[in-house]
Amino acid sequence: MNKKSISIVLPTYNERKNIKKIIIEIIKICEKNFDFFEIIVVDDNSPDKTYEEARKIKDNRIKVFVRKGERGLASAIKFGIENAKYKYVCVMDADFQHPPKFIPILYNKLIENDVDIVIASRFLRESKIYGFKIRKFFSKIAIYFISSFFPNLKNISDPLSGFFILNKEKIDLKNIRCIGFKFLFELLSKQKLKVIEVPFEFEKRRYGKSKMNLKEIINFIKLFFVLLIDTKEYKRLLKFSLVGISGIFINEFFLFLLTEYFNIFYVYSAIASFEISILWNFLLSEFLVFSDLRKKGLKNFFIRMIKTNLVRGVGIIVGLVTLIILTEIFKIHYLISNLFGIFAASIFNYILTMRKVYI
Ligand SMILES: Nc1nc2c(ncn2[C@@H]2O[C@H](COP(=O)(O)OP(=O)(O)OP(=O)(O)O)[C@@H](O)[C@H]2O)c(=O)[nH]1
Ligand SMILES: [Mg+2]
Repeated sequence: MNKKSISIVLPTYNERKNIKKIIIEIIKICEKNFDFFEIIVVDDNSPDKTYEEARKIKDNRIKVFVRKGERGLASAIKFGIENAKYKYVCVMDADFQHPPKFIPILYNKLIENDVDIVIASRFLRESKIYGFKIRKFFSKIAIYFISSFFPNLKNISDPLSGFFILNKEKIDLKNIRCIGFKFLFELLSKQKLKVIEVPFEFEKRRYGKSKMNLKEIINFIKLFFVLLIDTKEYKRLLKFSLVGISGIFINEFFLFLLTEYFNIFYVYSAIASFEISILWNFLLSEFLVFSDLRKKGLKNFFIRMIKTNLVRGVGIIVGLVTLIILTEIFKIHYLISNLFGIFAASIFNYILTMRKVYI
């Protein structure tokens, strides 16, 4: 039988009170479930000297790296994976939010299903989250939003998780830039990997303080834009916008044509030209924007056409509501409000088109 071996990466920054306890718990779990294991602590020269606490445990299966002059969770994770000696590498927080009892569960799933990565997800039906419900809410919104821009994230409930196991031989760390906290988000959006998720119980941080702060939220937004460029998904967005703008001209043209030359009442012409511009947008997007995501077959084509009409309907409502709120409540000039309305509707159209029509 194959021997079971695993490397465990623990990134730390000011986790003095947690580190020894979590290492001891991990050792207990690993001794029971694995033939060989190592624990890699990657500490960014914590002011509370977390690394000294870790080094107090005399065990040659524990390696403590202290990075001086570099800071950041994602880059600490990358560093840990690079320095792991075993093929299967589990990454987890050191504050007990990721209970060590799930390590063998993640490992077994990875082997049984022969996938590249198994994520411990906070957002599957059987998952449990103890602690801030508000964080859960914002994380869910963020996940919905980012998953609409990166097709690789399709069907992944928790691409922002910090608890996962991966097969080191299947991933390419070369182009991972490591901006801020979210290592997994970058890895998954850049590489097409075989992923499965398992539910877990996300506990409360046991000791010490969170390092999640405004700076990390800004880093997350920065990472989002950088990934749009790195994955070239920005091109899709740009093409979608250009097709949308062309639709405005088509709309105006048919409104003029039907009203002036066919003597149709302008409201009826407007309804007809709306539909014509939606179809125009749809056909152009099919070939220019979403050609790589389309499912084959005439039936699928018509289903997408109907869904696009519905999505555009929602877009129009979003645009109108924005226009009314900004004009009536914020007293902004209606022509300016309308620009914001068009912008909001376009973002909505894009997100819904990606999620409901193509991915
Ligand atoms: N090496 C290193 N580790 C970090 C850094 N920032 C955070 N960590 C570690 O990464 C893990 C996650 O950080 P947390 O502060 O717990 O972030 P969080 O889990 O999103 O926030 P809470 O839910 O409030 O705990 C912990 O083990 C931290 O010690 C860093 O800059 N460098
Ligand atoms: Mg934490």
